Amino acid sequence: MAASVRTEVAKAALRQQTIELPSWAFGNSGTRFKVFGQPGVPRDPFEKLSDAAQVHRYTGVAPRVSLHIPWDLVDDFSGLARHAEDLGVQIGMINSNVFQDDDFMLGSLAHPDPRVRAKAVDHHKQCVDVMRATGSKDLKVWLSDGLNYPGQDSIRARQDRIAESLAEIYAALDDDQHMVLEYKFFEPAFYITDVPDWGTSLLHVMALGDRAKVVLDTGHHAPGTNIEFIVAQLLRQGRLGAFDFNSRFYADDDLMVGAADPFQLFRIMHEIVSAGAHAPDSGVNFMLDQCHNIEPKIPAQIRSVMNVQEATAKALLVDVETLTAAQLSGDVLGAHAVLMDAYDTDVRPLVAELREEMGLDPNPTAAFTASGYAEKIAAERVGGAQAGWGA
Ligand code: RM4
Ligand code: MN
Repeated sequence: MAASVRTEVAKAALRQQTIELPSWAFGNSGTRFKVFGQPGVPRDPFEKLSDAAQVHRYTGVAPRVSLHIPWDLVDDFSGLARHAEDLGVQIGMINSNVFQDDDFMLGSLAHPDPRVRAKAVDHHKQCVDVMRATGSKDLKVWLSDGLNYPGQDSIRARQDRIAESLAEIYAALDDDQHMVLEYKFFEPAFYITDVPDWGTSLLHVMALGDRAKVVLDTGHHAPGTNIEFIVAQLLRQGRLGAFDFNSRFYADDDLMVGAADPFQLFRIMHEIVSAGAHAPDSGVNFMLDQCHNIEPKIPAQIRSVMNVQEATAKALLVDVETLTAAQLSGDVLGAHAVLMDAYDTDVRPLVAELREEMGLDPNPTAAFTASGYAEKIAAERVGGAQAGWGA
């Protein structure tokens, strides 16, 4: 394929790719040391959606917003979905939260007490009701369940309890709804996390059925883990349901995706593109899961979307024919060079051109800054309590 044709093919694919935004990225967040407030931060889910819609307005590829329950509880979820629609966006995945209620100190779906497990299962059923009211098709489950000390509880009994609880939640889904199960290797539990890795998550979702898949949060692995290998394995099994994109330098840092290691993001997107999983019907949801503790939130989300888009663009520019020929003939350095050529390409002109073709400003950040929206919300949103993750 000629390079010019490849560019056009890349642009066509990029027009189709969508990136889902986390509602919580627009609220205040922080570390265990301090949560810094920022002027203009949303005070309710309606305002979060308004801010998220700005990201879509300037990037053109972020039309869905994921909610977190109970952080985003409202009385009228149909009204919230209509508000989203009026803003040109949709409600995406619904995240459950079984990590902030006092009852869940020793776990939720794995808790030794059947009463607490039932409470955690009921919370997920409430999330399914939110999905019905908002038109969301995906339930996202992340469990903080785990142990701090050897001997604290039975490792195997906890897996059995999780399997049983998940089966009950899965059975509560409608036929056109899906479940995704996220894993994380540590924190808040320090000795064992009950769903620590992709293997454990995969075993659980395979036991549930075809509508259950794995979520890969890029910040949830031990340092040095080869994430693109996991991506390749999950794709082979048809079980990669979603990404939670973010960057980490140390642990679960939740920094902007592509900030810490843009090359890793490219390698991940290369696996995705190689498998055709960037196509909208692939079933892989490209989500962001980030917290903007010190940087302004809307521009940070815009930057993150652009980072995913640029990594995808580079992956789409890989000269597949030459790469395959080099791989098959054992040309180690030749094959590597093909990949690096794509990675080293400056794709910023390509995505700027794409935006112009889509009727957007070629520079989303500058366009957002010029719009005066940040000043407007800072002036308007006075009084009330700013949204935050309340840790
Ligand atoms: C967890 C996990 C979940 C996210 C929460 C806020 O570490 O990544 O996806 O919902 O944080
Ligand atoms: Mn996550």
